[in-house]
Amino acid sequence: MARTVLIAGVAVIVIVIAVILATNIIPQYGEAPEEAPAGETPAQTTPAAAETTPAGEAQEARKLTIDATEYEYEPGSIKVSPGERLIVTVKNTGRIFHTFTIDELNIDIPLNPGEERTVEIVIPSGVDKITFYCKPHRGLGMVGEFVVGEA
Ligand SMILES: [Cu+2]
Repeated sequence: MARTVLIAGVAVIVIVIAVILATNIIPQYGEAPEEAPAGETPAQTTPAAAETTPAGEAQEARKLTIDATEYEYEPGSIKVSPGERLIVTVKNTGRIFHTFTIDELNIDIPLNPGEERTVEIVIPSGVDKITFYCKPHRGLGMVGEFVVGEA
């Protein structure tokens, strides 16, 4: 008999504790949706979204054309960004053979007069500029450069 009373007493205590916990916890959940009336504050999130757009544009390849002639490239200086992908079409618009050569990128394109070739270049980071030149005419100043700067 005494054991039954003891078990009943423990059960009551457990129930009381459970009710106390429940009444303490439930109000917390009830108060939680304070952020629900969000009709007044959505303006704060809008400017941040606008800032992310320019970074996405850098991912796409930029197409450009470089003319090679006697004894220069046109354009001879091209601004680029670190990590930028370029699709470069080099045209020999001159009357003699030229090359489009970039040592550090293992690019060496021979171009007969009237010929054009396209090469994809990914600008590495950590460099200020990348020089391209014509093998036979480097000494004559047939040199150009990609100038690497921030986007
Ligand atoms: Cu040349």
